[in-house]
Amino acid sequence: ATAIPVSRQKLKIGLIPADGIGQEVIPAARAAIEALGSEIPKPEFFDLEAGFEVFANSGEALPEDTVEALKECDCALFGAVSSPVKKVTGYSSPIVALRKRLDLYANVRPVISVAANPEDKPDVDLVVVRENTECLYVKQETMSAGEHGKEARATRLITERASHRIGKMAFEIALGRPRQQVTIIHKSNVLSVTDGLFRDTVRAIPRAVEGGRYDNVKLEEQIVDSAVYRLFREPEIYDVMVAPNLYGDIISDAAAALVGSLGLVPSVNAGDNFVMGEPVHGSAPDIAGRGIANPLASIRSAALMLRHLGYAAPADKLDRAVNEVIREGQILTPDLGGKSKTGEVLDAVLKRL
Ligand code: GGG
Repeated sequence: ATAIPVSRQKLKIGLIPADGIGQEVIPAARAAIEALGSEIPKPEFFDLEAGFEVFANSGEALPEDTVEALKECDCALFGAVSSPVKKVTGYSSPIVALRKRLDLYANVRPVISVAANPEDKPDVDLVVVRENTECLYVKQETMSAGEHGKEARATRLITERASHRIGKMAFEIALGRPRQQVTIIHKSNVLSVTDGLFRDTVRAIPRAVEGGRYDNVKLEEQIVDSAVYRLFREPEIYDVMVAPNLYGDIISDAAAALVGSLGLVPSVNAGDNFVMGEPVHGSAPDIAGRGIANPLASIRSAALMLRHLGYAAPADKLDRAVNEVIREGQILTPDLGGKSKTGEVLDAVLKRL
C-alpha cells in the first residue's frame, strides 16, 4: 500500500490485544518489533483496551480513552475480538467501530504461500482489498412483526466515495506488484443498485485518474460466487481482488485455506493518515489460554504495518524470518500440524532476525 511519509525519532505503537488469543499473539508481535533494534525508530508501546471482555467488565467495548490514545500514536496492532452471535444490549463490535472512527477504510489482506525454495514463485500470491467502512457493516438492522411472523431487515450502504477510494487503493497496490491486475468482486447481476455502483465506480477509476496512471493495470471482474469457486480451483488467476466489506471478509478467510491456516494471514486496516495491523483470524476461544495460538499472522501484520509506514527493509526481514520458520517446518503450532507452543514459534522467528 502507499507509504505514509515519515521521519521520526520514535515509533508510537498502540497495542490492543482485545479478546481470546489476541492476548497471546500481540505480545509476540511486539517482541518481534523490538527485536528489529535500530532498524526502525525506537518503538514506544501503549497498552490499550477494547473487546467483549472489556465490555463485560466496564460496559464499554471501545473505551473513549483507547480511541484518544490511538490518535496520539503513529500506528497500532489489534488482536482479535469475540463478538457474541446473539445481540447483547449495549454491545457493538469494537473493531468495526474502530475502523470507522479512525476512517481506516481499507483492509488489505495479502494471502501468499511459502514456496519450498526461497527462489521459487509462491503458488498463491494475491491480495484481498476489502472495503472497511460500509456495506452491511453499517449495522442498521430492524425487526418487525410481519404477516407470517418476524421480519428482519438490514441496510446495505454502498457509496461512490467509499467505492472510489477503495478502488484507488487496489489500483495503487496493483501498481507495486508484477502482474498489475485488479479483479472487482461483486454480485451486480442480482444486487444491481448497490453492487452495481461498486462495480461501475471501480471500473471508472482508470478514466477518472489523470495522467494515465493505471493504464497498464489489467482490470477484470467476477461475480462473487464464481470468484470463490475459481479461487479454490485456480488461485493463480488472481492478483489484487477488490471487494465490498462482507465479500472481502469471506473471501480472505476462505483464501487462508489455500495457504495452510488462518493463523498465517495478516492484514492492515489503512486510512490516509493511520495504519493498524491485525491478524485475519479471530479470537479462537477454543484454544485461548493454552499457549498454542499461531503468532505468525500477527508478526506478519506487524511487518505489513511497518511496510505501510515506509520501513520496507525491516518489514522484509520479519517476513523472511517467518517464511524460514514455515519452510523448515520443525517448529509449528497445531493449526499447521505441529506441536509447538506460541512462545517456541516466536523464539524461532527471533532467532532468525
Ligand atoms: N482479527 C480479526 C477478528 O477479530 N475477527 C473476528 C471478527 O471478525 N469478529 C467480528 C467482530 O466481533 O466484530
